[in-house]
Amino acid sequence: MAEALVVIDLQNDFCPGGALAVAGGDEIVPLVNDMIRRTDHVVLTQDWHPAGHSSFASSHPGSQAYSTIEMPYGPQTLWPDHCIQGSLGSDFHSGLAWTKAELVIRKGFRPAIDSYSAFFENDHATPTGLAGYLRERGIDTLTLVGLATDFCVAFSALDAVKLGFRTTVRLDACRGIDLNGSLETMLAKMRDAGVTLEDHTSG
Ligand code: VGL
Ligand code: ZN
Repeated sequence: MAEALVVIDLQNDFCPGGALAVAGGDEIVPLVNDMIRRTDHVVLTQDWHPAGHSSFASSHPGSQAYSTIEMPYGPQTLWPDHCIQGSLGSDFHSGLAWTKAELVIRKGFRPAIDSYSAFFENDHATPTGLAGYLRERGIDTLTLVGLATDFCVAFSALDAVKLGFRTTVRLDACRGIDLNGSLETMLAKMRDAGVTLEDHTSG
């Protein structure tokens, strides 16, 4: 069986200067590029929202960004407008060595539902197709890197183990948002679920 590197949402809007900037988001680019070079199969995800997406605070008059609302599929954090389809913010970081990627999986394109995970939308039921793609290609082992540790990376990793993939998150190649303790919460959830958490930072 084979292994793939899954690079989550390494896009301008999640890097410093972007609409939903993750602190140090751009720092991981050189390391991610090294990992891309050393891995046979590379998959990228791209957060890809239509304008007026339901996860944007601006779509809910009176609501603040980073607050939580109840959606038909459960609680949803509201975000600043970000990763609008075709915008500069939705582009991959210009330093990312993305050309080797064999698949780009876009998510969050349905107006009424957000999608953190690379595998399922936030209803935990609507698949993106990634699991079928990986299985058909005989890929059973995944390493996840990217942004943000406590949202799209963690949701993807939790779904990956649930789906039976051997799953490692390289924390030194991720950066988190950390909203109300979400980083500790999601690290614990991943550990408990059987995700291997590795940090190769030296010193
Ligand atoms: C993400 C919030 C909203 C992520 C995407 O990539 O972690 N976070 N959309
Ligand atoms: Zn998003």
